Order: sequence, then C-alpha cells, then structure tokens
Amino acid sequence: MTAAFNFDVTAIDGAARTGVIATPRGAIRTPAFMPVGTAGTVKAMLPESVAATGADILLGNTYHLMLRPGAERVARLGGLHRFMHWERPILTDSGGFQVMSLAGLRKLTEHGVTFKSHIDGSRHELTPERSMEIQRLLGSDIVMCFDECPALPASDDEVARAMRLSMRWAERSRAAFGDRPGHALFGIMQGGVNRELREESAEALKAIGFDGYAVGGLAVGEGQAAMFGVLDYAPGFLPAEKPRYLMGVGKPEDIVGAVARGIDMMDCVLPTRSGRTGQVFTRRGALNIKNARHQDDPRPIDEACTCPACRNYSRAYLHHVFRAQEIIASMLLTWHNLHYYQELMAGMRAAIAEGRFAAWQAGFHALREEGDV
Ligand code: PRF
Ligand code: ZN
Repeated sequence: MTAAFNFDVTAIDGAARTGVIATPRGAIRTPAFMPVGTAGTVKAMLPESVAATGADILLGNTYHLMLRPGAERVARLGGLHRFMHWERPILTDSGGFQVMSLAGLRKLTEHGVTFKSHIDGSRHELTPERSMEIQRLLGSDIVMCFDECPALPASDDEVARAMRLSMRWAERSRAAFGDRPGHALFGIMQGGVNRELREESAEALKAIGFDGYAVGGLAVGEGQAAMFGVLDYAPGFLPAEKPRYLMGVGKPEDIVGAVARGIDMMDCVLPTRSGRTGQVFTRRGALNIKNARHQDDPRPIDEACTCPACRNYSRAYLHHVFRAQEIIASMLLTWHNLHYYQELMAGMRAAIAEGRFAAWQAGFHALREEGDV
C-alpha cells in the first residue's frame, strides 16, 4: 500500500504551528525550510551533505529542468530523485514564476505562456496541463499549480486579472493532475497586497480543494512591512488542517516573522546564493567573508556553529579561499548557511512544541541587535 500524503499539526503557539507532513519518501518536519535545487543540484553541495544540514525536502524547478536536460529525459533515467541522488521528498515549482523572471520574449494568453529559453533562445510553451505533465515526469512529491505572479507594485486591476487567471489555471491544474496517491498538489494564492483579492483567491482555491496551499505573490518588491501585513491575515483564509507554504522567502527575519504568522514551509535561494558571494548568516546577523577585516582572524564564523566550515576553519582561511576563488569556498560557505537555516527552523519547531515561541523570537531579535558579528 502506498502511504498517503498527510499533515499532522502537533502543537500551536499563538499563530505559529509545528507538525509533520508524512509522504511515502519520508517525513517533513514543519516549519520546514526547503533548500533550492533548481537544476537538479543544490549548488556546491552533495545531496548527503544537504541531508546532514537537517533538510527534509528540496525544491526543484519545472522551468529549468524542462529546458535542460528535459523532463522526458529525466523520466527515462528514472525520475529526478534517482537522477540527482536525493531519495527524500522533492517539491517542484510550476514554471510560471521563473518564465516571468528569467525567460526572454514571452507571451501570456488564457491558454498559457510561450517564451524563449534563457539558455539557447529556443521557443517553448507552458500551460497548466504541460506543467502538471512535466512535474509528473520529474516524479515530484509536491506539485505546484501553474500560476501567474505579477511583480509589485502593480495596479489593483492588474493584480486582480493575474489572480483570476491563476484561479482558472488552478482549476485546470487540479483536473490535469488527477488522482495520484502519495503525491500532493498545492494551490497558490495570489492577490498582491489587497485583502479582498487575497480572500477571493483563497475562496476559489478552497472550492477546488488542494492538499496544501501556498501564499504566492509576496517578496516581489513590496517590502517586509507590506509582506507581514498580508501575512497577518492571509494564512487565516486557508484551511488550518493543510500545510501553508510561503514561496520564495527569505531572509532569516522574514522566515521567523512568517512562522510567527502561521506559515509551515518556505524556500529561498538566499543561503545557497549568498554562500557563493561570501555572505554568511549568523545568530548575530550577516557578514561578508571577503571583507579585509577577516584576513587575520583565527576565529570561526560562529563559535557556536557545528558545521564543517565552523568546526575546522578560521575566518582567515575562508577569506583566503574566497579571495582565491577556490571551489571549497562555495562549498563551505553554502554548507554553513544551510546549516544555519536548518538550525533556525529546528529552534522554532522546538520552541513552538514547548509553548515558548514568543520568548524564542525575542531572543532571536535581541542577539541580532547586540550585533558584533
Ligand atoms: N508563484 C510561483 N512560484 C513562486 C512565487 C509565486 O508567486 C514566488 C513569489 N515570491 C516565488 N516563487 N509559482
Ligand atoms: Zn557554521
């Protein structure tokens, strides 16, 4: 028998929740942070190293994988899990967001989006039906609806048009996905920073019915205060018994604020991308290892961190390999950042479980205000 996809909320503290998403490929502890493995790799990390940081699930991208190496090829090679040697759960984004942010010349109609590849300029089409097919070929455990996410600021008319199109596409996504035991389909709420449009979007998604619900359309230029403003009400529009996923967020303080407002899952390129540009996250805030002040510093990035970069190397060494453009710099800094993010999530899960999330959050902010990284 295939184990079903199931979400258990085990503790609630204020608006924050902790729990477990059960999937046939293993459990996802929530609140969960999903490292981004866009092109079938979490850049600069072996999959077993990603698992060692505490990640239960990765994010993959329809857009990148359909262009290279192609979804049909991945399927012939046994699916994305085997292809990239990650046997735990994978969530795939549906492609629309990446088409809008990465592709060249593109044309959006009721049917879908046609666009030019950012790799070789070739023409492609994505529709709700094709996105569901690609995500099935990849073998994704959590499939995302095909949607349109407008950049903010945008007019209410534009945000409403994109949201209503996304809701019609959500219905087509649901129909094309069909019934696939052990696999989940998540709807994506749109509606910008407009409360009425957010509520209309949530009602439309609930009427269709999904295994989980994403809050899309945030972290696209509106700023943290406006994002938190939406998160003060938007999670409450969604079913309490289903996972809530905030797409593409964010900085550590965004993640903490989102969890405080009832978000269960998040993903962001920040810890991995920053690792390759020298920015590292610590409990006291961020620093950049390329800064000259680190060149003689024998201390680790964070003396309390147990990752390989902090256990075995000084800031001076990390500064040196970064300046020398050695590959190990990306490897160690990415590992540290992913470790930091997963420790952050583990700390929040424990605090929520023990009913001390407000105190945990106060401690998180106090240590950052002390600064001195
Ligand atoms: N929709 C999809 N993917 C996304 C977003 C969205 O709105 C965002 C917005 N932050 C990131 N990734 N499908
Ligand atoms: Zn570390």
